[in-house]
Amino acid sequence: MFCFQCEQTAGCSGCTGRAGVCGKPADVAHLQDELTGALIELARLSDEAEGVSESAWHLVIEGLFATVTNVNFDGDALQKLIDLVHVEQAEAASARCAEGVPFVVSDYDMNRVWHADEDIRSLKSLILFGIRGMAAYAYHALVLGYAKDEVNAFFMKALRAVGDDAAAPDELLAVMLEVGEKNYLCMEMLDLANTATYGSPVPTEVPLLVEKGPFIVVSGHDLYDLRRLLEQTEGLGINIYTHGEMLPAHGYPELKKFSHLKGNFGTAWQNQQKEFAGIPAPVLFTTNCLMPPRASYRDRVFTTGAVDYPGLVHIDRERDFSPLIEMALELGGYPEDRQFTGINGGTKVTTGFARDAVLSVADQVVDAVREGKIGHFFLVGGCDGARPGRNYYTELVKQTPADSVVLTLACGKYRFNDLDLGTVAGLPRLMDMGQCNDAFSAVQVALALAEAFGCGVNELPLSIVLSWYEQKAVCVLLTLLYLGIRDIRLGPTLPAFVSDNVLRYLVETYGISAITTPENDLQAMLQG
Ligand code: SF4
Ligand code: SF3
Repeated sequence: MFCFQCEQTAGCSGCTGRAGVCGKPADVAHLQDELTGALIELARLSDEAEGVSESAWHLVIEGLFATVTNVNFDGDALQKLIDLVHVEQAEAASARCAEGVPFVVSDYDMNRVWHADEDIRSLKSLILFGIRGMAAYAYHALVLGYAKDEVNAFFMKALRAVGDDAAAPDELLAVMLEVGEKNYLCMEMLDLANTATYGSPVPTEVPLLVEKGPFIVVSGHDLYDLRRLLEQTEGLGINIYTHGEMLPAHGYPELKKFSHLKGNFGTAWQNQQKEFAGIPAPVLFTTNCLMPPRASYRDRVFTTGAVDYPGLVHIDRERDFSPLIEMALELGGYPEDRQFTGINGGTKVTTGFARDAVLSVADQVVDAVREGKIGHFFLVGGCDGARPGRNYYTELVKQTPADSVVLTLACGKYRFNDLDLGTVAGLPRLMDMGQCNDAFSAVQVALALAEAFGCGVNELPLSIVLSWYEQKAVCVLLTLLYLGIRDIRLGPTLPAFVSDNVLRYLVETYGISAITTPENDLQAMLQG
């Protein structure tokens, strides 16, 4: 196997051998390559002029999402997807070929990408991993009934570029930047889908206390799954706790109205094997990041949507959560309330500072900056992960000056979201804007502030420090570059799939740099 798509890749260069660091076995990695190759062939067969058929782009979104890190470890589920892509290929081919000419399956061989010239491999990887992340966002929008032709057509274009053996670096670079552009549209669509369905998030305090009695823990990004679970558990005496990227759900009016949505359980996703071991409750995974469950709790883990793991119960498209409900009632939860803490010992966190909430106090923010009460904004966002070195983000946030505001999003915030940073100019110093896709919210706030000050985003007293782990971070980073945002700091390590030449281009064009130490970086950022 060969896979180097995430930050924890073996030796910072690539997972090979019998399994990846994430636990993905070699046969599953091969099937993910086969699925990607089949999608590339489907994209080639789909006629650009005729437009992409609905069933084809549904499958493309689902197939790409299934290959995101920590999503699908199930060979049988991946084989089913490959078979479906082949059916779709045959249909696309029959629309093009003369009658009676048999269709022969010939999927693109991904080894041609993995063994290509270093820069070509790098650019194709940025495109492929970017659209994998983007597919996850498109999937969440789609379950709420939102889709965009422009986004769907681009998945096909990008897949064709990955499978184009003759593509020149310049052509690939253009497609790579277009990933950023189309992902912006995709995040905008998901923002609309979420806010139109569940309302605009409002600042909300979330306890880390688990009340006595039956409960269910729900992890991942899919708000639709949470909503269905809340509906199906209403009045049953079962409480619901978010985990990981589901935390921002507490801010949405149409979700927080369920009184049995109680709080958040657990710290960072990579602590799940320890934290799930003893809980008397089932856990539902709606997206990444699922780790191979240990025997001590594997019978209590359920998957749904694009997530799959061999031997675990998968809740199908109808989202009938009865097996979890029965298990929650049977296990009964804790006999007494149990107080948990974040990694810094805090007993509560806050969320819900999405664009509307922040922009509703825009005047206050602008005045505070003009009066010198707020000196700097930091956007510290992105993924968490297991590698040491991520304490950088905790230390950085702890050391930010008292006259600064720290905006955060995605799951990296578990490093510091239980810290009490106090207030500045009557505003909380730490504001959680939501999930990784809510980078859209952060961009809206930055654009609005730039407009209020009559300058560009790069002239604002704003520093962006990102942490990356999986492929959604790739598409979000490409979106920030597409928007012309400069001087982003990236860590904890730079991606293995960025070649020296591509890195040089990113440094020279966008001023991207690797994180160093919290002290050095803070000093540099505050000096502007
Ligand atoms: Fe390795 Fe990451 Fe690929 Fe898993 S997803 S096999 S850890 S590079
Ligand atoms: Fe986290 Fe797995 Fe990336 Fe949505 S949930 S950010 S790592």
